[in-house]
Amino acid sequence: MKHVVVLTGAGISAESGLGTFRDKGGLWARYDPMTLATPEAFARDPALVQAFYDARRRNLLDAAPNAAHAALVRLDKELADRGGRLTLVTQNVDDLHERAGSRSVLHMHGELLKARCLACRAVSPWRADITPVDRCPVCGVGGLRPHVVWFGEMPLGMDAIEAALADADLFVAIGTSGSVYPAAGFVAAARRHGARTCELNLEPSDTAGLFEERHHGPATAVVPTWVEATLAG
Ligand code: BJW
Repeated sequence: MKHVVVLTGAGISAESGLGTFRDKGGLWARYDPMTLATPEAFARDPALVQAFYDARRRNLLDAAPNAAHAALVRLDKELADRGGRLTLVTQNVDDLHERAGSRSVLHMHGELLKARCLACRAVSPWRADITPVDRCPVCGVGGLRPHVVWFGEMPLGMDAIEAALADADLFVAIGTSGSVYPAAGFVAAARRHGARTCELNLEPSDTAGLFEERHHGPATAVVPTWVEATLAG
């Protein structure tokens, strides 16, 4: 196996205590995403949007990576030792892959522990609440917004992701419902380019039928088992 591309979603961090979006009791079951996760919502009511992300940032700082994050670190190291490579793309705004030890993570929907300047667009590390008096550490002028990608905004790193999908031997989606584009289209793109495809999720996702191989169950069980089998095979 030369090049494995892994896409993760909220399900991989669920057992670390971070909420998913579309499960029963998930964030979008309790809150309307159109009032919290669009540029229009932020323009209309910045305090409401900041409070939502402040609460999630505090929750993230109390969370820890789990066995599924750790298994992907092992996969990365073992592939590298054998002359292969892992491209890890995440839709998650948490930093649990990095805290588990992943060296290079493409955060296509941004990062909760960073803030973006509304004036100069510089992105800075940010672990505290974002308040109206906070100023950009780079230009000292602008106010700040969470460095996350809202509906209607362009996901980050798409050129690198598309290049990885075109080069992949195996594409694996972990803990994602397959309901948000462009990420939901990655399995079809990987297949078009000749990659094998595998889904690891609690239950069949919206795009489950597009994957050749599927394993369903909690990420902390299914991901380490799959990594073990992949490295043995
Ligand atoms: C477990 C588990 C356990 C649970 N173990 N598994 C109509 C058609 C097509 C597209 C569109 C359309 N109308 C609008 C669009 C575009 C829109 C879109 O896709 N909308 C859909 C809702 C229809 N997309 C966009 O706007 C994107 N931008 C865009 O398209 O730009 C134009 C473009 C054009 C061409 C190329 C490229 C771009 C931007 C999307 C931004 C998404 N933002 C959010 C919020 C980020 C900040 C934040 O965190 O608040 O990103 S929304 C939310 O959804 C978040 C997630 O990253 C994303 C995906 O969710 P995810 O990770 O899949 O979570 P869930 O909850 O949905 O699923 C969890 C899964 O885990 C479930 O299946 C569970 O079963 C499983 N699970 N416990 C294993 N223990």
